Amino acid sequence: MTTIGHNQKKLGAEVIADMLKGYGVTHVFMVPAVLRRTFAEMERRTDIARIHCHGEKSAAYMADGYARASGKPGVCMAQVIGALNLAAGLRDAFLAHSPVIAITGGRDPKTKFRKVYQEIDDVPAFEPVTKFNATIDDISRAPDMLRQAFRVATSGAPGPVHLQFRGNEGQVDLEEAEMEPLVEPQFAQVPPFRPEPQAEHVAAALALLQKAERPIFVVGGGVRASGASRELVALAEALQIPVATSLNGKDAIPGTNPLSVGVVGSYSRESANRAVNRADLVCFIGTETGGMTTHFWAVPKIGTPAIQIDIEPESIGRNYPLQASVLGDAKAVLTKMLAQADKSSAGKRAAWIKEIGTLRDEWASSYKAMLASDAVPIHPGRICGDLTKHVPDDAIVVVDTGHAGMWMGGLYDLRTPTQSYIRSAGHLGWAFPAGMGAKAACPDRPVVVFTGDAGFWYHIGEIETAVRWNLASVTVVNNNGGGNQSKRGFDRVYGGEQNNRSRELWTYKPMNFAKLAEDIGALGIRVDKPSDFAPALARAIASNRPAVIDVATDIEALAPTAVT
Ligand SMILES: Cc1ncc(C[n+]2csc(CCOP(=O)(O)OP(=O)(O)O)c2C)c(N)n1
Ligand SMILES: [Mg+2]
Repeated sequence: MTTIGHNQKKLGAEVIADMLKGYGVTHVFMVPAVLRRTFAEMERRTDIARIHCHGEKSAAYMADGYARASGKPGVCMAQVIGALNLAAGLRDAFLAHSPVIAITGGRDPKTKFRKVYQEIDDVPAFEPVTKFNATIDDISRAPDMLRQAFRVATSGAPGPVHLQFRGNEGQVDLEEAEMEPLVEPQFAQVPPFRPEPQAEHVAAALALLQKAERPIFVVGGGVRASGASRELVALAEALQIPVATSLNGKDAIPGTNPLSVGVVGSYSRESANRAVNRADLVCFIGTETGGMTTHFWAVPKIGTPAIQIDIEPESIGRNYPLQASVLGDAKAVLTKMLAQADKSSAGKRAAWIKEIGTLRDEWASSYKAMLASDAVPIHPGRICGDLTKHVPDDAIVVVDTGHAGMWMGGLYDLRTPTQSYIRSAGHLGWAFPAGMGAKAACPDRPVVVFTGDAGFWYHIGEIETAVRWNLASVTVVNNNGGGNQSKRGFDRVYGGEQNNRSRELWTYKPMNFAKLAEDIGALGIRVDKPSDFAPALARAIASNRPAVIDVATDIEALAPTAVT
């Protein structure tokens, strides 16, 4: 850390570049031209890779994937005309509590309100998708505002931040002022703090868990942000309490653990919804208990005895009346609980654990055929089954929304605690660029993306970026030639059966994405037969090149819907 007190005049661009380096930023994702001089200084003074993308929205998604894969803030940038494209891309980061720092160019007081070319007031558009939304009008404020950006992005429940630098391209970076590029490394990574819980709150929650005969944990992204998976699994095993997760918390426990019932809520697994609805006590940890995780508050039903553990006081009790609540970092709370746990209380849950085993077995036997399907065109369930078996032990799996979220949320299982899973919080098209960002952040880990074709089309131009920078993620496209999730909805409004014209609303021209990827310079593999998928995955991962596996799938296959 640089010491304060020896202030001397410094160029804004140098200070910004030095500070980003000081915070350990390795990649910045952007569309030019913004902070031009800062980018030149990055080249002179740092090793930061300046990833020049094909759109600001995908730049934001890349920064988001980088952040979720590594826990380090992801940085994206746009000039004034691209600012709202960047803001649009922050929606998913905001919903998923991902620490993204978005930097844009902005208005100059000398010229605003004079119909300056390309200019509007962008700041309000960042308000709903950020935790902190600020302007830097004087370059002397760059150091403290950057520190505040990293502080806010990583603290509490993490989330996006926006800094607008004066000048349509942020030319304020060309100015000098007395500045120190002071860095606070604590805020270079989530979590910067581990607030300890109050002892009496831990005791009360633990007493309720130990007394319960059919308790269950419902675990969200707060556990992954806290890095508390090991403590969670240890406590679950010590007390014999099953674990359901939100989509965002899916990698908190491997699906192979006999206490895991799967993802609960809307994009879910039957065993999870059934287990949560049979529980006599639900303990929420690091989840906002939102609509997706609770299937719009039907799983569990409001009124089910509940406990909540969270780092954000406003989240505790928002949707479910509670019998006990604990404020604190998930790892800190679970560590305390584990130390105080009375393991002898586990015996009374033998019948519950047996029932959980039955729910797991029932799910496995009803989906066995789908997961191993030999059908042609390929059933998407087969892709999930093969990914469960063949994704490497240290892989990061990145999943889009819509049917992709349903297929993978419900049917895919992590096998090891060293595998990671991140997913779109609802924005279609997120996964492919997010996978590139994840690969940038974690170059030594395999990154496997699962997306539908509609999702892939959004940012198809980024194949060129992946090739240019050798961001060697493997993207599996569930290519059914349409936005299949829309099928059920259009069946309904067309009175049960669609006509040929109604397909205009949700289908596309057939496309071979493997060929397209090859033309752009990536590895492209087309898979038409189910048995070809696993070898294609192995080949793509081994190639160490950006790869697209285009899987020709059945447009009639519909993902399982939630049970209540
Ligand atoms: C930005 C955005 N716009 C629209 C939607 C609504 N939506 C959800 S799924 C979907 C279609 C998905 O199609 P595809 O990616 O091909 O997957 P499939 O359902 O065919 O498996 C759409 C349009 C969305 N989630 N996000
Ligand atoms: Mg599709």
